[in-house]
Amino acid sequence: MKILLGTKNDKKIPEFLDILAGLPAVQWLTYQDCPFRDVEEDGRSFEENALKKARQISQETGLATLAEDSGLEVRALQGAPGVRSARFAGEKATDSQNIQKLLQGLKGVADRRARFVCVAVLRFPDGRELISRGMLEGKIAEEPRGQAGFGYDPVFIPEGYDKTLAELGPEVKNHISHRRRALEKLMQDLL
Ligand code: ITT
Repeated sequence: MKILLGTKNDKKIPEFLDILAGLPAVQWLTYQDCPFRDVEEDGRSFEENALKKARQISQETGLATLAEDSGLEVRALQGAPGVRSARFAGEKATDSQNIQKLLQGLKGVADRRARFVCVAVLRFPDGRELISRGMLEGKIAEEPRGQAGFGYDPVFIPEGYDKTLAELGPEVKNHISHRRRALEKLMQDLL
């Protein structure tokens, strides 16, 4: 079976492929194999955006498509940046600009609890859809630490650890992440 990964985020793709490596019956395609148009992410929830990505890309390509929408929810910021995580500091913001804005907003704030959320959707050309949500609880560090990963990884300390995801690296991250949890559930439903 062929399934297209409905993302153009080059940092997400290796995480997807690592997490999904145990499924030899599936051949994973990326936008390099089968290009598709950008999807406007204008939904108010991770679910809305993930469904929109999977539907638009599978309709355009005629392929079964696995897409996800993900982001960071910070308790003291009432769930922000949420669905706006990629664009928190502006439309073309870099990861480090987003992190700076986040740390600024949490200056002097004692409650640093946060969670990563990932909603994954697998859509087939016949319209059948599977959807699942995965979360990773943790807290926001006082300053960025570590080089691995992407996005907010340098400031996110998962529950039960004292290092950031960027310090822990891909082996630990892909074992516990919101993306792993969402994709694992989805694949259980598929098989
Ligand atoms: P696609 O829509 O093409 O998949 P994107 O980068 O636009 O790529 P999202 O809309 O899902 O992806 O935005 C996800 C943002 O949330 C991402 O840019 C990070 O800022 C943050 N994020 C999500 N998962 C993350 C992770 O595992 N580690 C760190 N930050 C993450």
